[in-house]
Amino acid sequence: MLYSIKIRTSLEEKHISGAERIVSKEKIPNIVKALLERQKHKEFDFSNIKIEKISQEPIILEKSLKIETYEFKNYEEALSFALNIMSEKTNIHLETAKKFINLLYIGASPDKNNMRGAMIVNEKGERLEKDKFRGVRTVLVDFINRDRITEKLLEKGYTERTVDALALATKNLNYKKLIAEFCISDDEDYTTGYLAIDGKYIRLKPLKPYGLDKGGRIYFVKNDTNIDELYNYLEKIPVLIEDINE
Ligand code: PML
Repeated sequence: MLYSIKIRTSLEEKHISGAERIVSKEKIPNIVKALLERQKHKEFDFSNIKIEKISQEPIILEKSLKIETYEFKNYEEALSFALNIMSEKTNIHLETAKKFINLLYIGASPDKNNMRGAMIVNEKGERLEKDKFRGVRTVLVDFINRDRITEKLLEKGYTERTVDALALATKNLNYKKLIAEFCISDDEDYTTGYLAIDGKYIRLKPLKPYGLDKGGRIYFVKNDTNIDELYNYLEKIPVLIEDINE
């Protein structure tokens, strides 16, 4: 039997860190300890740990998306590289993709803050998330052997954030109607972002200016996507990934 452990931490209602692990029952105490350990040097005033038994059978994916990394002189160049890939590989007009992606740089929620989850945009350029403040959150995803995968990725020069984002993007793109994901971090110090598309996790350095505390994700989907089914897959179906695609 598997359990999901989620931790969310904030300061003055601003999200600081969050993580999810999917583990067997006997590992729960150690994992909770490790998650608390991660935030011991951070200033926070609220932290919530939720442990839930997973009732649904997980989907097992043999491999993650394949990682590629590209470096640029500035984020504008990286952004136009990403937009070109999107217009080559999808039916989404460059101007449409640009219009929505630009929102991430100024705060995509109606009050110009960051959304809590992702925006959903279809090929026609319609915004589909049910709540524009909240967006949709991909949860219930992990590597089967996270420690081994983390070690492997850190050895190759990637970061802890790559581990989480690669798992999340791999779950997202496993849903066939979800054709691309664009992401910039909302952490002002973390300028590496990515475009997940066509089996690849394309890291772009830098994809945002240093010091900008705006960020978020956009899931680009097919026009015939059933939005309730998409929410159900992203929020309710557990996905476990065996290995990275090398
Ligand atoms: C990377 O692979 O380095 C990019 C990770 C983006 C993480 C986004 C976030 O942590 O908010």
